[in-house]
Amino acid sequence: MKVGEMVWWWWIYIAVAVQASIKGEDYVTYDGRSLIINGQRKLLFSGSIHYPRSTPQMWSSLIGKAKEGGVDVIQTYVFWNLHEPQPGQYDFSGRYDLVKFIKEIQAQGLYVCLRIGPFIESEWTYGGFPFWLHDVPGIVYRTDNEPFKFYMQNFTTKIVNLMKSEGLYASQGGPIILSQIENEYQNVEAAFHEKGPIYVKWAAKMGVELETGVPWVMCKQTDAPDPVINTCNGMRCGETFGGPNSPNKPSMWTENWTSFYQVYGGEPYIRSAEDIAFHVALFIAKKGSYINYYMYHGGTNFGRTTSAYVITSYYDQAPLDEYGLLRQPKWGHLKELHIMIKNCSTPLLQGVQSNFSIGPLQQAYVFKEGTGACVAFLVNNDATKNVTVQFQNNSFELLPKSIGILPDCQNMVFNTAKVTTKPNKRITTLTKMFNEVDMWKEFKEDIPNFLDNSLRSNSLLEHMNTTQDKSDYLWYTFSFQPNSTCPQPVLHVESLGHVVHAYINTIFIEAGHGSHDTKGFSMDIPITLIDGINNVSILSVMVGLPDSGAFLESRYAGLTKVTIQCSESYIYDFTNYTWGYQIGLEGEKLQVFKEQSLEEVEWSEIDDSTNKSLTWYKTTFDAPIGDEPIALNMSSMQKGAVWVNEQSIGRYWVSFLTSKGNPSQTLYHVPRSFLNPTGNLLVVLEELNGDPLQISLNTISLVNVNSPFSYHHLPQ
Ligand SMILES: *[C@@H]1O[C@H](CO)[C@@H](O)[C@H](O)[C@H]1NC(C)=O
Ligand SMILES: *[C@@H]1O[C@H](CO)[C@@H](O)[C@H](O)[C@H]1NC(C)=O
Ligand SMILES: *[C@@H]1O[C@H](CO)[C@@H](O)[C@H](O)[C@H]1NC(C)=O
Ligand SMILES: *[C@@H]1O[C@H](CO)[C@@H](O)[C@H](O)[C@H]1NC(C)=O
Ligand SMILES: *[C@@H]1O[C@H](CO)[C@@H](O)[C@H](O)[C@H]1NC(C)=O
Ligand SMILES: *[C@@H]1O[C@H](CO)[C@@H](O)[C@H](O)[C@H]1NC(C)=O
Ligand SMILES: *[C@@H]1O[C@H](CO)[C@@H](O)[C@H](O)[C@H]1NC(C)=O
Ligand SMILES: *[C@@H]1O[C@H](CO)[C@@H](O)[C@H](O)[C@H]1NC(C)=O
Ligand SMILES: *[C@@H]1O[C@H](CO)[C@@H](O)[C@H](O)[C@H]1NC(C)=O
Ligand SMILES: *[C@@H]1O[C@H](CO)[C@@H](O)[C@H](O)[C@H]1NC(C)=O
Ligand SMILES: *[C@@H]1O[C@H](CO)[C@@H](O)[C@H](O)[C@H]1NC(C)=O
Ligand SMILES: CC(=O)N[C@H]1CO[C@H](CO)[C@@H](O)[C@@H]1O
Repeated sequence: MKVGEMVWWWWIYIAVAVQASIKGEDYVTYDGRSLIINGQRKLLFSGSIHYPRSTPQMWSSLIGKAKEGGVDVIQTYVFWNLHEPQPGQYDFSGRYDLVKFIKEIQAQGLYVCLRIGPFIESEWTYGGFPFWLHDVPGIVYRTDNEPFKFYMQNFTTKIVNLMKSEGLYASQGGPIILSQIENEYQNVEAAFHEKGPIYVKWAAKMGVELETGVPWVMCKQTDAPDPVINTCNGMRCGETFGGPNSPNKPSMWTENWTSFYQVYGGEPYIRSAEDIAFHVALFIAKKGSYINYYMYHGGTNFGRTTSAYVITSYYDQAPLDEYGLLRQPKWGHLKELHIMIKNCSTPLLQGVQSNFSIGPLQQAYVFKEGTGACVAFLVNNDATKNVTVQFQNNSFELLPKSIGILPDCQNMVFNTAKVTTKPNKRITTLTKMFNEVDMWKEFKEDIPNFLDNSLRSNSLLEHMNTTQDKSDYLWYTFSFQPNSTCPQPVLHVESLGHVVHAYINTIFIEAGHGSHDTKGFSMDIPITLIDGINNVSILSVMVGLPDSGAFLESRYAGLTKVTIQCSESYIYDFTNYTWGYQIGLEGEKLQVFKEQSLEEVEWSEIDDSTNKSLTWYKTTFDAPIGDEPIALNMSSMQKGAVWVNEQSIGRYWVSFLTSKGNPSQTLYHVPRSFLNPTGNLLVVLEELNGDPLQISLNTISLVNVNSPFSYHHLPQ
């Protein structure tokens, strides 16, 4: 072929390719075995990394470590309430830069699974819904409801069009090979009766009609309509998944939980590398061809983004920890498993699978190709003992609850329970204490009284509807004068969440809270009343909005009943009394965590008064030298929030102890990119009685557990 001809052919090729991409033709399809990309069946490992739970400066390294760990696909949700804070107003800047995140994945040669939802749950405030949806007249979320469907379609279309305009679908030469519509809908479907299945069909059709050129999935949705693929979420999909709902759909696992999210009052959920590897291998043995780790990197719930009672650190036990450091042996063991399985992909994707028993609790899964290639998985479900099994005239010893992999059906080269990766350990190195009184300045919030509040109602208002989620805080206030003697008054407060701080005549008297599993709580507090008019001020605090379940639009939080009992028979009921309300705190309104608004209030020296509550503290610090991740140790504080250079690093709640008596989280990640070399502004809002003098700044590093000497080689 002459050069001229080659150029000509090249142009024809480009023209055909462009045409195919415009029509979005079949670049990604599937059959009963797997996804088919560019004509080839694919066995894919995927890992969830959520862009707003880290910083753009971390993305490249996180994606690189996922790739090195044998991950082919990065899966992320799309976070509607970040992107559309007001109807029709969009934000894709900074941590919200979805396009930049996807292009970074593409630059490293990985694929993307884009879970648009737009309901995402994800332990994310309001399940990802913008709060303004709450006030759309007649709206009922996630069902056959016109207002809801309008906004869901509007946002889904916005995202699909954004991806198309950037050429990001695989059908356009981009990295996105899959999209998700809705999310674990089957959990709530029955609550909507006959409207549930109608909505599922509508959502599937709406997605498909957007013509992305790549398949859609619905996770935990056995009745996902064609051509949408139903997929499994869970910890043990090899055991629990009923399989695809059609023989021409592949078996896919969209959430294999590497750990579990943690709530205040809860201990971390540690899932061993062996257990994850067992279930991944079992899923592959049962003809699974796509597995996603939820999460591969969890990260940080900055600001007010967690859902109710969920801690700020997210899936810290994932293969990459909150800071993006390798968690060993998990990361390494899964990497080895990926290499082993990838090496067998041809027989796994093309071969004929058979299974048979090799013992009372043991099975073999064998994949054979016409070429003679053969791979076997020998499963021991006995969790108590080693067993020796016979397979093709050879004997093999299997560890308890393990799967042996034989890439040639002869030699067992891998066992899921045999971990050869060395474990590591994370250590914190103290770089600065904030332990001198003159390092800090404080500003105390005024406790508002009924007469200070212009917002009035003759009933107890629902918390979320009143704050419109502009703040965690809502003051409920009233004043009253007892009509007769009330010698031993008891204040009784009932709330449906999440936290209450009660004050009488501006003196703090008691705090109470519910929990993730039991939102409602009540308090009975003996109080002292003065002669004359008394001011009662009750601060209701939310720790994230709910993120799951049906009828999210009609959830209730805040106070439901308030009484003062003077005697057995003499009770003042204030439930339908005249209440004053204040939305948010003064310091929030003035944004005292911002450099330019610091002067709005009077800061003073820290005092030791016992009337100590609702206090803002500020100080400055220099960044620790080096590039190790940084965390604030907040163990001496109780409950509140922290800002560094105006960026919220999240809520803290150290005083909510687990059943073992530990705080759920004491270390709070401060991304390096939030810092300047010197003079960084640290602002802390403490609701209760924390001691800022014990807050410290630390760097985080890893040591190999098997080499004690490494402790001595740590950089300072
Ligand atoms: C989405 O709704 C906005 C108004 O909120 C409208 O301007 C826009 O055209 C709609 N977009 C689509 C794709 O429907
Ligand atoms: C083979 O697999 C099928 C489907 O999972 C199962 O029903 C059957 O019990 C298995 N047979 C053996 C011998 O394990
Ligand atoms: C199983 O065998 C391994 C060696 O292959 C041994 O280290 C281990 O203790 C055995 N476990 C049990 C439960 O017998
Ligand atoms: C196992 O041994 C039997 C008898 O020696 C023989 O017939 C059979 O082919 C062998 N099977 C394999 C897979 O080697
Ligand atoms: C890859 O598989 C082949 C058989 O298909 C086997 O001979 C080889 O040992 C395997 N490599 C690794 C690293 O397991
Ligand atoms: C207690 O502190 C709060 C906050 O600074 C203040 O509003 C209130 O007046 C103080 N009350 C007393 C009795 O000192
Ligand atoms: C929410 O507040 C508005 C007034 O701001 C009120 O009209 C509406 O009834 C409230 N809705 C609920 C569910 O409380
Ligand atoms: C006290 O009595 C007056 C008149 O009987 C009544 O209007 C008022 O609501 C009572 N106060 C309280 C706190 O019950
Ligand atoms: C109650 O609040 C009012 C209005 O702020 C104030 O004038 C009054 O002194 C307060 N009473 C007490 C006992 O603090
Ligand atoms: C408060 O008012 C509501 C609505 O009028 C009524 O249903 C409820 O019984 C009243 N509660 C009390 C304690 O009076
Ligand atoms: C955090 O600081 C406290 C002292 O306030 C200390 O006891 C604790 O060990 C520190 N935690 C870590 C992880 O360094
Ligand atoms: C679908 C599924 O496998 N769910 C499981 C997830 O993990 C938890 C905790 O181990 C189990 O209770 C669920 O059954």
